[in-house]
Amino acid sequence: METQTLNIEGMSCDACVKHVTNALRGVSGVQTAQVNLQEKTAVVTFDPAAASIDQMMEAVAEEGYTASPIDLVAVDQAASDGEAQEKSQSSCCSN
Ligand SMILES: [Cu+2]
Repeated sequence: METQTLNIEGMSCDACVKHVTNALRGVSGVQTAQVNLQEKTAVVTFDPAAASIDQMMEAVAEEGYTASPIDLVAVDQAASDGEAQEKSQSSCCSN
């Protein structure tokens, strides 16, 4: 098993956390996914023979969020990246 931390953009409430968590857990080979709303991260434990980071990013994207491996993105950059965020992106929460 390997552990990978992903930076998740677009989450705004607990329902978002559930969507991202379910998306990640829905990827075959993923064992656990711990999503943190405040830190905008997801810590994923997975079998590298069965699951890839790309699959996780894709699954999260399908839910309307953006995931990126935190190792590849400088933390400072992630904090200041405004262009990747689109206001028109659908929100899961209408309340
Ligand atoms: Cu939400």
